[in-house]
Formats: sequence, structure tokens, C-alpha cells
Amino acid sequence: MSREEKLKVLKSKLSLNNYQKLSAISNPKIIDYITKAVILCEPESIFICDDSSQDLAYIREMALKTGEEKPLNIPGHTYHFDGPKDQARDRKVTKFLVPKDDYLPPSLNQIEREEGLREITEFLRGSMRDKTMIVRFLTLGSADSEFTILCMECTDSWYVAHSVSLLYRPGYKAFTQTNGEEEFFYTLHSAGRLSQDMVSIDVEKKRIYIDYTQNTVYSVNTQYGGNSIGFKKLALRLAIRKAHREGWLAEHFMIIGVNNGSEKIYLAGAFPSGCGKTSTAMLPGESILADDLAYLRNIGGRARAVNVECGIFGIIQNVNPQDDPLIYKVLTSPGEIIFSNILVSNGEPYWIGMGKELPSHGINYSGNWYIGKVDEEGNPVPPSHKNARYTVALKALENCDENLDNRKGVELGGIIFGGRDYQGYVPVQEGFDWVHGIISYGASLETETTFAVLEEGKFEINIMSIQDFISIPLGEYLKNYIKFGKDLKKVPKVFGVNYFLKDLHSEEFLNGKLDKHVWVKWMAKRVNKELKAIKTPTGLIPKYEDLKILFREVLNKDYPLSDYNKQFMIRVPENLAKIKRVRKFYEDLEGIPYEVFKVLAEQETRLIEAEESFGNYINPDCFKEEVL
Ligand code: SPV
Ligand code: MN
Repeated sequence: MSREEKLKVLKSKLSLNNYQKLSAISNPKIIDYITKAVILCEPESIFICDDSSQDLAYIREMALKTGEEKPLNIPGHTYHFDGPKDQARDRKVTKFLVPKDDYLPPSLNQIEREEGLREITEFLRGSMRDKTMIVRFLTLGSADSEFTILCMECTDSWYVAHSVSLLYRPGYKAFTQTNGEEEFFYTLHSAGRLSQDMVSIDVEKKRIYIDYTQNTVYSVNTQYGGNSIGFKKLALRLAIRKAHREGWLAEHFMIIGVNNGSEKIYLAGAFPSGCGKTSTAMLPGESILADDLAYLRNIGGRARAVNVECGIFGIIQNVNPQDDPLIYKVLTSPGEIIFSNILVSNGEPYWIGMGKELPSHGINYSGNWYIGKVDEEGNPVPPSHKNARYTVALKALENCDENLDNRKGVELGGIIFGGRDYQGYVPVQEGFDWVHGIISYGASLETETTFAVLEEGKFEINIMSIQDFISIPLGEYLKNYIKFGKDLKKVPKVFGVNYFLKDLHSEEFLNGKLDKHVWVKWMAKRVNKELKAIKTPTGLIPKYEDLKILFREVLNKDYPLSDYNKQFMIRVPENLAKIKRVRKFYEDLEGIPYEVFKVLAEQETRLIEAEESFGNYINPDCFKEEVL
């Protein structure tokens, strides 16, 4: 079809105003993509969003008018429900479309490309009848910079389009300036048939397929943000492939700006869901630059990073005035926020762990909710889902970092990896160098799934907290990571944190929730070479005297030596067991770089030698070597 013929197909579905907005984009790839989406999904009309305030207001209005969102009492606040079987990312139905002559390792969920395309095409066919297809253009990373990736999404969900306004940077203008040479990411989403409550009906036909040969993501019969907002983890999978081809990193990172005297030190951090990522990024008195995704590039020998997004799609459970004062304040003040899968009663949102009593009944993702409600299988329905979330623009936060849109990004002083480790790692430590840090804290990142219920001692490895999204063989990913650091002139420090360490003999956590602020300040001072650290077999740990001062300065708290000794005791058996599990994990894979096994073997030797000298459980004062 010629451009004119395609525009003719589109014209019948576009108002004059929308037709003009689309005509301003001359890039043939875009018109082609939209035409194909329209022919497949058969929307009744098309809305082209040009990022103007009128268009953004229209999207908000339509989200309410269609009932995908409903208003709450506080101005600007709305809520949205996903269906009971659509409350999280769905690993089982998220697959790569792999051409017959290509190979992805079996650990990556996949389907033969032609077969997968046939399946998802059938599910998408006619899926937008009687609905409007909304077209959003945006940029991943700050616009007009070395980091920028242009993206577009066609969706039939006003909730998704509204979320995009809060989470991503506008890209319409950039798209009007493209000439067809650039690489784009595309996503096509349909919530499918909707119930009266505006919830996807055909959840058993939920599919999220990633066609990396075309930089395209398809998502159908789902509404949950992580499955439907194509630029979160779906485009991340495409970005990881691009980054690997081009020698940079696309990561599951938050970024915090830590005030250190008159200076600001930027630290990135990777944590699996529910392990303290957002609460680290939102520490009071510091600033947040990114909550979930970052691109890193070597610019002039320095590791510079940008936030891929410009908003937060954060977990709301346990956000309360004590533990997360900044987020709590935002969530209870006027401003544009979408709550999802919370409990609503009399126009007020409620969630588990919010620090106040919840009403005995209300409306939630299961419909009418009351204390004692059980689902079809007889399991209790919680008042709010544990993955209930809030969506808010970073600019709405008083602690939003001033470099959010800096085109050159910020220089990273350090990278933090943290999992849920009840037994092994000390609360904070620093790698001896890039390779040691990224292997022993990043590539060895584990999350323990026990939590008093499931099988005891079940450890799940989640490399760099990005394992679900790695779209190339793990070995390739690690090689790229190692090389990235080796090519830098100034290498960020690498830290491992563990907010979940328990007492050796009881179930008691050894740290308070706010202690992480002390660790973050310590890391910033290490980056700035202000403090010495003690060399142990697993990394460099803080000196007691330094932490004592920091606990006083940051939390106005006394920090007894007995606490330090318990927290920073090197637990040899637990650390050796961890190395065994991690080694086993990598031994079963192909193409893993030799550095992984070397770092693990060296760590093992250091632990065994220390054990011979000092025993199983080693008090930190046994280690005498200090380094700056
Ligand atoms: C996560 O689960 O890591 C998230 C939310 O950030 S989602 O968008 O679902 O990936
Ligand atoms: Mn995430």
C-alpha cells in the first residue's frame, strides 16, 4: 500500500484533528505500523496523542468516562482494578517469539515465531471493535540524547494511556522529526473483551509476546500495568538486546542522589520486587532520580546513567508514615495518582500495612469485599492485593532529583545489589573491585522465598534482579557487564546490601527498616574516599566507629558495639553454602564467563582460610586490614 492508501484506511477512523496530528509524522514506518494495527484490531476510532495538555486531559477524562478508572475523594486521585487473575506480571504467558533459524537458551520462555504470531494475531483480531485505539509516542531515557530510544504504543486502554502520561517522557515531537532511519520500539496492546466492571474477561487467552526481530511487543487480554504498559519490562527485554549489541547496559535499577556535604553522590540499586528498592530510592533528605529502570553508558570513561522513565509504578503494601514518610505524604495529598488494586470505601483508598485500621468492607479487585471473604478455591481474599500499586510522576515529589531530565545523565558513584537473605550476607559490604562486586553481589543475588510459609530454605537466584527480563543467554549478559566496567576509566564501586539479615538463633531481624539510610550514607562516603573499610573474605565492611557516628548523625540513634558485632559477624557456613548454590546454578548453564567461577572459588578459599584461623562465626574485629 502507498502512504496515501494507508492514510485513507486510517482517515475513516480519524477525526480531522487527529488526522492532522498523524499527518505531521512523515516517517513511513509509523504509518505502516498504525495501519497494520488498525487492520488487525479493527478499532472504531483512533486517537493520536500529541502530548498537548488538552490531549493529556482528554485521556484522563476518558479513563474516568469509560470506567477504567474511578475518582477518589482527594482531587486528582483515581483507582483502577485489574481482574483477580491479572494481578501481576505473568511469567507463564510471556514469551519470546524465536525464528526457526535462531536460538535462545531454554531458560527463556519462548515459542516458535510463526506459531506465536499466528496465535497472538488471532487473539488480537477484532479486539478493539467498538473501542478507540489510542496512539502514544514517547522517549525512553531523556529526550534528544545519546540514551534516547523512541517508542510508540497502540492500546485500547485509557488506563494504560493515562499511566503512560505519568510514567514516560513525551515523544510526539521527536517522532515528527524522524526520517525512518532510527530504531524504534513498538508495542501493541489490547485489554480484549471487558466485563461490566471494565476488567479483561478472556484471561485464559492472556498473552505477552516479544518479537525481538521487529522490536515489537504484543500484549492481549490483560490490563495489569507490568503486562500492558509496554515500556516497562517488555521494552526492557528489547533494550537489553540493543544494549548488548552496542556495549552499554539496560538495567532494573533505581537511582538515588545522596547528599554528602556539599556534594551529591549518585548510587544505582538493583533489588528484586519487594526487597526495598523504592524505599531506598525514597530515603528522606536525599533525592530520587529513578525508581525502576536505567540505561548506563560509558561516556568519556565514566559510567553515566539516565532514568528510562519519569514516574513510579510502586508497590503500595506497607507504605506507611513511619517507614516511607515521603511516599505516604504524596499518596495522601492532592495530585495526579492512579491507585490500582487497593481497597476503596467511601471514596478513600486503603491498603495493607498503611498504618491505620482498614474498614470491614469496601470494594476491591474481587468486587464487594468484606472481612472473611474467600475466593472460588476457598482462599481468603485480602483487602488489598499484595501487588497493589500507585502510579505517580516523579516531578510530583518534593524529593525529585534536579537531574531527572539531564541529557547527559548522572555519573554513578556506585551500584548496589540487594536481595532477601535471612542468613548470609552482612547488611552492607563493598566489592574489592568491579568484577568481584558484580559477581558476588549481582550475579549471586538470591532471594529467599521462605517467609515463614512456603518450603523452608528455598533460594531463588535472580541475577542483578533482572533475570526475568534477560533476553540473551545469561553468559552473554554477564560478559557484557564485566566488559562495561573494564572499559571504564573511573569504575563505580559495587556494594552488596542485605536488609533482611536475621539473628543466628532467632527469627529476629537484626536491623531496623530505617538503618538502610546509614548504609547509603556510608556508601556515599566510601565513593568519596572519606572512610576506610575493613577487608573480610566476602568484601569490605564498615568500621564500627564510623557507623556509630553515622547512626547518630542520620538517625539520631545510639549504635551499640554488640549490634555491630551481630550484624557484621562473618558467617562462614552460610556463605559457603551460598557459594555452592550459586556455583551449581552457573555450572548448569552454557557460556558462562570464567570470571564467575574464579570469583566464587577465591571467595570460598578466603572463607575457608578465615575459618581455619578464627572459627565458623567470625567477629569483625578479627580482621585487621583496612583499606581506603
Ligand atoms: C516489578 O515487578 O519489578 C515492577 C513492576 O517494577 S512491573 O511493571 O510489573 O514489572
Ligand atoms: Mn521493577
